[in-house]
Amino acid sequence: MITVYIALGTNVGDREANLLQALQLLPESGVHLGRVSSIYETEPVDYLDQEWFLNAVLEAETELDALDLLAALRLIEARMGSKKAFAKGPRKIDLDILLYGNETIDTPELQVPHPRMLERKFVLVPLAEVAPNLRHPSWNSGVARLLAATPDHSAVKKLHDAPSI
Ligand code: PH2
Ligand code: MG
Ligand code: MG
Repeated sequence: MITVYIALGTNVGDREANLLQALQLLPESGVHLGRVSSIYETEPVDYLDQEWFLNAVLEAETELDALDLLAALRLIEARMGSKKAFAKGPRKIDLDILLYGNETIDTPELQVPHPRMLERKFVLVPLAEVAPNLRHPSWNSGVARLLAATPDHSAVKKLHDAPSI
C-alpha cells in the first residue's frame, strides 16, 4: 500500500453533489480513503473568467501503481460525464494526483509532485489541513510552511467540514 494525496475540484453543476459522487466512486476503484479535508470555495486561478470552484484534498491508500491510479481517476471523471472544454477551464470534476508516496515522476502522462501545487492556495490550504507536516523529498519544508510562503493570494474560503462518507 502506498499513501497518496489527491486534489478534487468542481465548478459546473451541483458542485457539492459532484464532490460526494467522486468520494463514493474512489473506494470501488481501489483508492481507500483516509483523511478528507474540509470543502473550500475558491476563486478561479489561471483562467479567471469562470465560476468559483469547490476544492478539497484527500489522503488515501492504494495498491495501484501511479499510472493505474491516473487511469482510475480519469475513468471516474469520464463516468461522471466531466469534459474539459479547454485546459484550466470549467469542469464537473477534476481529480489530480498531488503526491504518490515519496516518488518523483516525470513522464509526458504524469508529473508528481503535481507541478503547480506549490503555487496554488486552493491545493495547499486543504492539504495543510489533512497533513501539515507532510514533506516531499524535493521540497525544502513541510506543507504548512510552503502554504505560508506561497505567492498565490486568491480567495480560499472554508465552506464546511469534511463530508461524512
Ligand atoms: N483548477 C484549474 C484551474 N483553476 N482554480 C481553482 N480555484 N480551483 C481549481 O480546482 C482550478 C482552478 C484547472 O485544473
Ligand atoms: Mg486534472
Ligand atoms: Mg487540475
